[in-house]
Parts: sequence; C-alpha cells; structure tokens
Amino acid sequence: MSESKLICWNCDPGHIFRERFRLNKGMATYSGIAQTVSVEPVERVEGSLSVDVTVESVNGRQVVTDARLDGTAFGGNEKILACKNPEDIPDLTQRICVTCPTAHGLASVAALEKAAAFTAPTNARIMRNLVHGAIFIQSHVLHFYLLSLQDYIDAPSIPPRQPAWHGDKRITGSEAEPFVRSYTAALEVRRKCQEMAAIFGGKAPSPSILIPGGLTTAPRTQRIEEFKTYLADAVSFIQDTYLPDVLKVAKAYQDYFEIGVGYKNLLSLGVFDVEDSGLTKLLKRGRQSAGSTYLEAVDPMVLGEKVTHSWYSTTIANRPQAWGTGSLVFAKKEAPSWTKAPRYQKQPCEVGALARMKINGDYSGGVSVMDRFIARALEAQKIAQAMREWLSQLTPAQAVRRLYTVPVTGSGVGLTEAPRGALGHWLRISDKKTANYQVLTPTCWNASPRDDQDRRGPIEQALINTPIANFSEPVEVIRVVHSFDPCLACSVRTVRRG
Ligand code: NFE
Repeated sequence: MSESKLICWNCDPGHIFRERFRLNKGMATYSGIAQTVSVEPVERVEGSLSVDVTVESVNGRQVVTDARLDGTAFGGNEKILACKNPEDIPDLTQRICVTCPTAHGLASVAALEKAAAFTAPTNARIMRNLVHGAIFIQSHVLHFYLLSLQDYIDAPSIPPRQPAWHGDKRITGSEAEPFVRSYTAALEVRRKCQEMAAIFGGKAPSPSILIPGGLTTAPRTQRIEEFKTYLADAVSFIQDTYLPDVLKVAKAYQDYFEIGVGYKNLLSLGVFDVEDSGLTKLLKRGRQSAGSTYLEAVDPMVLGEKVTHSWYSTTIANRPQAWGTGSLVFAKKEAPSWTKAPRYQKQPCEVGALARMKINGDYSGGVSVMDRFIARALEAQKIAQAMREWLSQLTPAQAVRRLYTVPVTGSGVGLTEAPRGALGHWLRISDKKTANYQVLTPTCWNASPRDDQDRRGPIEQALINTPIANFSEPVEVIRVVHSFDPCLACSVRTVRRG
C-alpha cells in the first residue's frame, strides 16, 4: 500500500499534490497595490478546489479583501440516476462520496419512503442512526487529524506529510510528538468506526443494507455486544485524545477564534430521528441569522440554487424541487465554478457541525476557525453518547423491515445532515422509474461561488480579513478553508435529465 493510501483513501488525490501558488503582484486598486494569491489545488480536501484571494494592506496589516472559490471538477451523479429502478437509488447515491455514503444513502431512503408515505420500523430507525453515527465519528476524526492538523503542528517531514510549510507552526518539537502519536491512533480509530458501521451496515464504507422499508440485517444480541465494544473504544478516543488535542491546538492558536468568521448565517436540516415520526431529532432542524441566537424555522420549499457564476444555464427555475437548473454551459464567461450557489431566502448559509451544535443549543461559542474544530469534537462526543443509548433501545425480537412498494408515480424529499452539513435529495418517480433526481450537498452550501446578487459564498466571506504573513506560504487561507472540511466530490453537481 502506498503511503498516501495508508493515510487516507478517502481523499487520496489531495495527498499527491502540494498546494501550488500563483502570486500576481501589482494589481492597482482603490487602496493601493493589491496582490492575488491563488492556491490550486487546495490539498487535503476531497475533490478539486482552488482559491484565489486578493490581499491588501489595511491599517498596516496584509489581509484578504476578496476571495473566490472554484470547484474545478465536474461530477455527473444525477444524470446517472435517471431512469433507474428507484429501489437501486440508495446504493447508487452512496457512491457520490465514500466519506459520507450513509448520508446520501439515508437521504435517498427518506425520499423513497416519503414518496410512498411509508414509515420504517423502530429497529430500522435506530440501526440507521447507529450506522450513520459511526460514519459521523470517523469523518470528524478524519477531518481533525488527517486533513487539518498539519496546518498547525510542525510534525516530522516524512511522506506523506511533506513537502510541508513550516511557517507559523506554534506546536513544535516535543510538544508536537503526542500529536503525531494521536495521528497514528486516529487511523486505527477510523478503521474501527468503519468496522462498527459494518456490523449493522453489512459493509463499510457504502453500507449495503440501506434500503427503503428498513434494513436487511437483524439486531442480534451478539452484534449489539460487538457494537458496544467498538463504541467504547471510540468514546475513549474522543474523550481522552480528540477533545484534549483540539483544545490544545485552540489554546496555541487563540487568534483563530477571530479568523474565518463569515456571515454567521447558520442552517441545519436536522439528523438522527429519535422517534419514528421523524419529528424529533438528536440534532434539530433550524436556522440562525447574522449571529443571532434566535432560532428560525426552515421551510424546505424556499431552498434555492443560483447558477449565475456556475457552468449551468439559468433558463430553468433555480430550485431543486423544480427539478434542476438547466443544462451545462461550458463557455459561460462569468462562471468560475462547477459548484452551484445554494441560498436560503437569498441568504448564503454556513452548514456543518458548528451550525448544528449552535442551533441545537449545545455550543455557546462564536463562529470561527477554532469554534468549528471544537464544535466538531463536541458533536462527535454527543453522537457517541447517544449511540450508547440507542443500542439499549434495540429489540432483537422485533421487525427491522416492512414490505416497501415503489409507487407508480410520486415524489419525495429526503432532508438530513451529512458530517459536513445540510443534505437534501429530491426524487420524482414516474412509471416506477426515477424520472428526476436532485442532490444539494453541504459543501455546495459552504464552498459556493457568488450568486445572482454577487454575494460571496460562506467560505469566500469567511476568508475576508484573514491576515496573511507570508505570500509564498499562505497557510492562513488554507486553515480557514480546511475549517469547513469541504468535499468537492460531493458538491460538484450536474443537472436535470433532458
Ligand atoms: Ni464528500 Fe459529504 C459530507 C455530503 S460533503 S463528504 O459530509 O453530502 O458535500
């Protein structure tokens, strides 16, 4: 196995590149001489992403005054789903991304069950939560140790952690050594989380048992006990290693509680049903606007997608529930990105663990790079604790599945949360086939380009005011981008069939 494979097969492409830079000096602006710093590709994100920032001197400091993100690869998932047997959809959508397959599978299952007004048995709801929870934990561990830590720790420069930048590394030498051990332990924990997911998931990643109607495996007592053992290991790692490590990094980088702030518009679609009706969730649905703690309701009908700056035509209604946003326009002059720009009532919204934890009332800190790290670790702890409770609620003697029949015609919406944030799947069935399918992913929200009003996407806005110390190693830009844990494999979207 190659070193890059050993580190993370989920984000392999990121490890074979080092970020490359272009520095264009001498662009005259109203405030003097601005410079454009481009990072392409951004390493340690899944998929292809590039960032251009404009840096100017403001009050004697070099700071980012503008930013543009570009999803540089095209994905064609919805095209593939057209005309398929709807019951195959959860298996197919799990292949959108190997980092968050259960989120896509469960969103598909929810859309299919909604289309038939079907409710799965209690055991199925709980087992789905357990499989999804295991994938959430591995994803949060992946983000901190494998995708972000190298931005903060001066770890030994050995493959694949090299070539590396060494500027502004405040945790070095003997202080860095425990983090290197944690990094190695995190690989083991992620493997165990995948094995934990496979106990009820059949396999992982991309569990094979996520079907409309319930699950295809039973919660036998031996499996429950096995799951408990894996979960205990995950809980220990979160409490004894992950949370303390995050807090140590936060202590060394206090200034990053003021960096990467952005709009402070937060959105969660809610996840982990704690009752069969789906009305009550461990992490609730809601919104907060402009830093307010006032909780606003979410109306899925007003979720919209703008494509002014994406390579799609604007001839069709910009809403997933209206089945798409037109066809591809490769030569569109003002389009820097394959990523669309989702908006809630015209607002760009940040999604992810910080949004969920604040909306749920579980995190009272601010919105910043370090708040994202802390909220993610606390969320992993909250989910792991809930999983212990869910295990005790399984009843081996009861059903895990009821007969599900695909309706001849119908439509359904599956709204959930992936580790990186709000996820929506829209399904239309005609003649028992998939007539149309639309996916709106978390990274589409966070890494969106500008919209029809020229408003920046959430990561673009969060980059504003980021100080840049060294133009040839703009690690500050990378830290802000990584704090959102973008996944471009999920977020590049294609369009409706026909
Ligand atoms: Ni490709 Fe995913 C998550 C989803 S991000 S990892 O979490 O959906 O857009």
